[in-house]
Amino acid sequence: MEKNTRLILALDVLDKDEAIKISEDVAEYVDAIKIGYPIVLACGLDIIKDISKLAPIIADFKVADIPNTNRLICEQVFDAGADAVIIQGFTGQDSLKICVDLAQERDKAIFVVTEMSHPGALNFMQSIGEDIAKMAADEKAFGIVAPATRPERIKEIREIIGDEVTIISPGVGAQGGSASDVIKAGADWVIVGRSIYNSDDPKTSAKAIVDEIKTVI
Ligand code: OMP
Repeated sequence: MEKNTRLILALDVLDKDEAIKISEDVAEYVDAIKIGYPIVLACGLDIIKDISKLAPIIADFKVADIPNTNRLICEQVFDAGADAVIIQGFTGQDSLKICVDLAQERDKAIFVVTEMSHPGALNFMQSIGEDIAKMAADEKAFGIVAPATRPERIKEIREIIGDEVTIISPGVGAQGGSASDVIKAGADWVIVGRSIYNSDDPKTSAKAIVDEIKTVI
């Protein structure tokens, strides 16, 4: 994934035509488009191929199973045309390793969720986020997912993982995070959904975020 605009669109819309229209509108301002359960359940897995004509695809299935099942899921997702898969880290080293090995075989990428961006992540996830980040770095995952709602955590996690592992960070806009703050804190990309796809003019909204990011890099 090329680090140009440093923006990833979270395409959590349910209508195929709308999804394609928004993706076409913002393509020049995004480095990747994240496809997750909402759009795949609504439109089918083929939506990955449709959108992949416009940008690299990160498949956000937050895979969280035993190693064999994780591998089967990632195989299907890569076969469907995704360039990267998001998996949960809390299932442990063996479940992560099998995904990273597969991604390396196929020249694809794995992102590992450390701690999530919503308030409920403080109940359980935050207390293991640093261990997950260290595991992701040890296993040479391409990147981790860390919260834009807590830029101070991005800073701490960056210190743990060093510069080899990338950070993609959701929680900008609708969840209260700031794109420039999270890039300053050490994230490589911000992930933005509602502030772009729910706006009257997704293209202008995407451009505004990219312009804001440019002021701090
Ligand atoms: P907006 O809040 O609409 O900008 O969307 C954020 C996107 O990032 C959604 O697709 C979420 O599912 C996803 N996300 C989070 O919001 N928080 C996380 O901790 C992790 C993710 C993710 O893995 O992408």
